[in-house]
Amino acid sequence: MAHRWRNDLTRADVTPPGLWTDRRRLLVSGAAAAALGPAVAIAEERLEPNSFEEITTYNNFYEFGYDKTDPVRHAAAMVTEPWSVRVDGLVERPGEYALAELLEGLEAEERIYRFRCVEGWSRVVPWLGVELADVLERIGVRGEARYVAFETTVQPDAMPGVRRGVLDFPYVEGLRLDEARHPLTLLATGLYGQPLPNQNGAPIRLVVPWKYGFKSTKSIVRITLVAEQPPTTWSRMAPQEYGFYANVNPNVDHPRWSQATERRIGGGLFSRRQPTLMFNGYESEVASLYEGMDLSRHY
Ligand SMILES: Nc1nc2c(c(=O)[nH]1)N[C@H]1C(S)=C(S)[C@@H](COP(=O)(O)O)O[C@H]1N2
Ligand SMILES: [Mo]
Repeated sequence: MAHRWRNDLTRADVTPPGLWTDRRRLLVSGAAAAALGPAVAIAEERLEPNSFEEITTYNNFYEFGYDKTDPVRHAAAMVTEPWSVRVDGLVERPGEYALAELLEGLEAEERIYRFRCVEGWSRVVPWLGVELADVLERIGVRGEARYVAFETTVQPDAMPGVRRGVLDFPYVEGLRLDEARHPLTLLATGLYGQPLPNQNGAPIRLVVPWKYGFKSTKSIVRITLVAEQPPTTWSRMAPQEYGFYANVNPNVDHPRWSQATERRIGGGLFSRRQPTLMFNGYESEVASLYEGMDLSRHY
């Protein structure tokens, strides 16, 4: 399941033929789950991934516009090669890293995660990625660092939403350092065993499965280690609606709608909403990060 990172991974490189469905069947078996690693071990339910089509045609990527179909319609124009990531702030080895250099020698793994948007829809995605922790190790985090800030590319020629200024770009996000180092936190480079489609944040994006989707910054061009909590796009836009932590929590409603349930994409027009899980189902893995914190106050 683990592979050296390459630019041209295909599904066959990641999951031996036949194992794809077998693995899903194994999700219910505890012993097998433990042997197969975290993505499988955490699942108490069968995580049936959404289709490639469902994951790549209904997206939020405001650089391309507000509408869920804007990203798939416009994102092909985004230039993703060559790609480099500026690494700066409180790090031992700052610099402009070519993507291949940043990921060289790291194992890309498949992780099947729930994904919950703050708007109330959700899906299950078979990501391909590396742990952010390994990249942080590579760049060398200095002792004073407490947070990691992420920044998305800005390509006005390719991005109608940027030209119209629908948000204050570049899109910026951040994590506390312990959240960033958590083994569930990925820098994803693909899905369904293929390189990320542009609309999903090619060539590299964050995936933080226990937080609302807006934390998962797409098409990252800058990673900065900082001492203070960094500003984030949505909390700057509407601080009363979107907090820095944004942990999925069915007991804390958004000011304008309930977060108790979610609509699983692809379920059909008349499908019932399903209950939203605390920390999106990853409570046993991540709750300890927030010990002593009043979760109802950190939306
Ligand atoms: N740069 C950037 N990253 C972004 C967004 C965005 O508009 N711009 N939208 C966020 C939101 S609200 C969600 S739900 C997810 C959607 O990711 P997906 O389209 O791959 O499902 O991306 C997040 N990352
Ligand atoms: Mo979202």
